[in-house]
Amino acid sequence: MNAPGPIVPVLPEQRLADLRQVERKLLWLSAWTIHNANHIRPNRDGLKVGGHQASCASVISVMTALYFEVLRPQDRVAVKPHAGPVFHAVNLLFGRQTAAQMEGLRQMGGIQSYPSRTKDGPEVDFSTGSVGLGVALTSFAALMQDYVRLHGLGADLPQGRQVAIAGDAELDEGNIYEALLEGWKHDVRNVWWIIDYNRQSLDSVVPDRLFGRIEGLFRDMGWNVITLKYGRLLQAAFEREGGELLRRWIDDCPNSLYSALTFQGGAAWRQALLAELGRDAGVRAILDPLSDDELATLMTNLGGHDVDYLIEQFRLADAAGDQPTCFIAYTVKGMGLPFAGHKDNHSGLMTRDQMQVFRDAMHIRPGHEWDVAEGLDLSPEMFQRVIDAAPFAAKLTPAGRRLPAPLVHVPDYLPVAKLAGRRTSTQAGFGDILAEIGRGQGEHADLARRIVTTSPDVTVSTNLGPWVNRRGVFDRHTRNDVFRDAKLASAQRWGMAPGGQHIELGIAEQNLFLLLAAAGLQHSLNGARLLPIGTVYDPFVNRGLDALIYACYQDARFLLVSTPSGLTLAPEGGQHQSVNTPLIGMAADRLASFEPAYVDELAILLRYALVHMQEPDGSAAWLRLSTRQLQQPDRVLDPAAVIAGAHWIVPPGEGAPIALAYQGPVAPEAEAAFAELQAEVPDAGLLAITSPDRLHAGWTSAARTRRAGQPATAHIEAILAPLARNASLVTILDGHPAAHSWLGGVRGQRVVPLGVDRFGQSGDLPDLYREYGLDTDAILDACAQALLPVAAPSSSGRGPG
Ligand SMILES: Cc1ncc(C[n+]2csc(CCOP(=O)(O)OP(=O)(O)O)c2C)c(N)n1
Ligand SMILES: [Mg+2]
Repeated sequence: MNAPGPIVPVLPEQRLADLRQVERKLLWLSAWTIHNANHIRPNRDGLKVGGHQASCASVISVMTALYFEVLRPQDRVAVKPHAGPVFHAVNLLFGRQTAAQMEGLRQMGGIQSYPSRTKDGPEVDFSTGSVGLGVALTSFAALMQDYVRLHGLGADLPQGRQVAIAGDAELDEGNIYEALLEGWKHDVRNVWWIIDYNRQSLDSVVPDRLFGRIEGLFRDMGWNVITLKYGRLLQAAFEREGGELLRRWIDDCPNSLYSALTFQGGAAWRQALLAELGRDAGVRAILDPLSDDELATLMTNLGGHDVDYLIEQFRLADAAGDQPTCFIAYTVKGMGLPFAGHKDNHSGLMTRDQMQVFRDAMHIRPGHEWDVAEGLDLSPEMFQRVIDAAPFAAKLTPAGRRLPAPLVHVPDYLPVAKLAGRRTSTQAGFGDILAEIGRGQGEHADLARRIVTTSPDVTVSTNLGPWVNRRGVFDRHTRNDVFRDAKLASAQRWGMAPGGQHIELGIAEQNLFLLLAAAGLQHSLNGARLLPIGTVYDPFVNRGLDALIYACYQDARFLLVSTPSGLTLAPEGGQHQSVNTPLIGMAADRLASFEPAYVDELAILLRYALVHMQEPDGSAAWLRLSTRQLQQPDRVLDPAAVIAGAHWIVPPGEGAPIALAYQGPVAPEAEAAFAELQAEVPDAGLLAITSPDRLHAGWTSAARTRRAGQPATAHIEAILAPLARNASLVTILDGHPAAHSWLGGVRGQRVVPLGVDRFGQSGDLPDLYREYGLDTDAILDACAQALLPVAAPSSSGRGPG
């Protein structure tokens, strides 16, 4: 047995005492914020407000150590969702949050349940809420930080670290491992993931064996892993006679028993320990002098609750360099609160009685709950000095944490070849336009510099290849293209270099959207306005959907190009033919979605997207494209109508009884049917829909304006105005027909919506269009049906057949 070695704190005694006051304050404020929202604020609807006092409590020391000693202003943090109140309490101490906002937790206008970039203001670096995504996002933020710096873009700031404070159950999310693999490929650095290892998830206690595996996984991916298991008190106990026995007992103690004993307290600890180790004199000498409370304090002195030890380890990792580092910080969920360790505490709230006891212990007088220095051993002035001493107290820039970034000029016209009369597809058109921009000539030079493309292993098949050949693949290290060096013929020239502008990803669509999220926030995070473009097969948008919505929720700005789409992937069959994506485009907020049929529309929409991505009230954009080659028309378009979502190819006569409306590459079938329809109904109209999403958004927005007493006409209202009131619409979409069926609601018109509402199958286009009712005959049948008088519902209540 070693002689007991002194365990020396790294912090001066006074600073350590001061930080313990900060911990105390954060524990109080987070618990009180949730208590106030649930038990004190009037409740109008009887719904439980909620909040996670236990999740907050377990991460208090970690956040104290980080925010008040370790983080620098240039560091960016994703805070685990359920620690939102701690995060806001931290900001209250820094004077960057108000008590009024915190009183409004989970109320409209108050702080959100989980940190939100758009709703909670500029202190939030990354929104969190859908577990796992915020953690993984930091890895892509690190990659993008390197990208921006290596391209000489952005503000002149010190290199930051991307930090995730993660819940341990977040590591069950598969997207974490996808991100780890991708991060390894890109040799990411300056990422820290600090795992609040309280061994509890929502439902239960996390299995013991899991983290042994997880540690190995991190190491295999090139990460440094630092396990912070025991705090200084336990470390000192282990140094004593009998200490090794005690350590082994704790190491072998199942998570569930440890949690139960923590909840039960000192007497239960003593009973359990003495039952197994009571015959050892050394152990007795450690345990016997301690009161029950002191014993409970010792046994819950885990690494994640020892602020001095945490700071020491963070500093050591900082000094070691930029290797990605995972800290596994052992904690007790609910530490310091009455339900500490109880497996059911995830959504547990302190009762009023428990809060009274807690309040007394914290020395908080009624009416002073939000006073920052209330109940502390420091005067307000002294406490302010403690806070001001934190490196993070300095502002990142005089303007704060959101950086300004100048706009990128988008020329009035994108370089498009003359295509009239030629056959090509929107996907080919997209690749060609991007490749032309990629020449970087003339007024497109700056635009070309700001575009960064990415794709999850479908770069070539989505037609990004020519752009990549011109602009190169990004890598922190220069890596030659072996095929090219060996003079082997290949259409793809893929040398990698720090100046490259394409980021090649493996086939993991969530990674695509997380990368787009990180890239699409660079204007704000690093002052570098990028124009990120990501390509993916349309059906596999679904594979990354949560991450896509997450990216939009943060208001990241990017362009998604999904191609090919729908039945036009004909031979590929049902797993590749997308059906629901037009509806996703309509339903996703902060994502303006379009589907052009011809390249002239595409050119207008692509330009618009590059502008819209930069507008303060703009958004991300989405182009659904196809590989179906269509003969390109020779015409002059009204860009405003194409952008607003629909334009007449053949305007209807005044009071016309029918119009045909198509979207995307079913245009030829619609045009052929229309030619026949016109023979019967000469004043019928043919409408090209480029965006049901924009049409619908415009319609609801006009209705809102009118409700507010202002006049407004939506684009779709103006478009449909020439038709007779009782005119019918036949709509055609290679996608779910519900994207159009709402059009009948605009003026109370009858709609016969054609589209795909069953899984697809292999075939060629004529067969598939016939099978799914999109061919010219089906369209004409629908027109005939649309022109029939509307049958009155039968007495059985069934509608017209
Ligand atoms: C994608 C997703 N699935 C489910 C949830 C619901 N949920 C919220 S918290 C949680 C468990 C969190 O456990 P952990 O990450 O360990 O957090 P802590 O113990 O620190 O509260 C779950 C399943 C969620 N927020 N996101
Ligand atoms: Mg947990």
